[in-house]
Amino acid sequence: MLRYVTTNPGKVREAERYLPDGSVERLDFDYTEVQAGDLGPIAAQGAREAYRHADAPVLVDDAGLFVEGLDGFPGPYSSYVEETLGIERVHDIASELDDRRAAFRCTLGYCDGEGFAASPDPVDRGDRDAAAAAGPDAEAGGESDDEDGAAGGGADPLPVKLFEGYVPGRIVAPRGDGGFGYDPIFEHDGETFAEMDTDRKNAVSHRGRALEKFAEWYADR
Ligand code: ITT
Ligand code: NA
Repeated sequence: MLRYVTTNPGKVREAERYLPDGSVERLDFDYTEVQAGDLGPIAAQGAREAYRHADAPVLVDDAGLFVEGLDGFPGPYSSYVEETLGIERVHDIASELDDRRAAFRCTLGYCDGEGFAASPDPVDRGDRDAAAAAGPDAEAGGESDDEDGAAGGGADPLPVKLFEGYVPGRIVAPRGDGGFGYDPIFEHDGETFAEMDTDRKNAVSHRGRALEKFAEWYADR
């Protein structure tokens, strides 16, 4: 049984559509979010910690909102910023900017305590990162599926497989009452994520893209 690890019920509602019925259970576990400039190391370390806690295969989901005009802030700090400032004030700050473009990113980290067969694409990243991923490090990364080096915490031998999803949009005044988190202030294609139902959000979202990649890999691993 796979554990989908999150304290956030909104994520579970979205993820359910991608994960085979009866084969997944939610694990309400708050793993340590290591300090990092990007989501990969957080998801990788979180997956290891959750695996050791659960002693069963786990999938962790780390996400964030990256505002272009703020150089990607709040990014990996999105949860802290939502709790402290709140989304209305994030919108207020963004409304002062010329560039209100933003993106949601989601990184899923899978760990089952075993290695993964070497593949030509060991880290399955979002489209926008494809060019960066094709660099020398990615080429050499055949035996390791994660981004441990960037976490700065020393090598942890437990392999983690990462899946990334990305969606572009812009920050707008809050609209809609669906979804969760920053959804009311994130507009994509003329609608905020809070104005979309779950299926519509999944069809375009960062989480939907990452889950689609995961589900495909998981089905024929
Ligand atoms: P877990 O870590 O327990 O899964 P969390 O809500 O803290 O729950 P994240 O750290 O991944 O999850 O989320 C960072 C912030 O981004 C947090 O404030 C979320 O509400 C928000 N967030 C994540 N995914 C989102 C989405 O699809 N739409 C809107 N906000 C989202
Ligand atoms: Na979190």
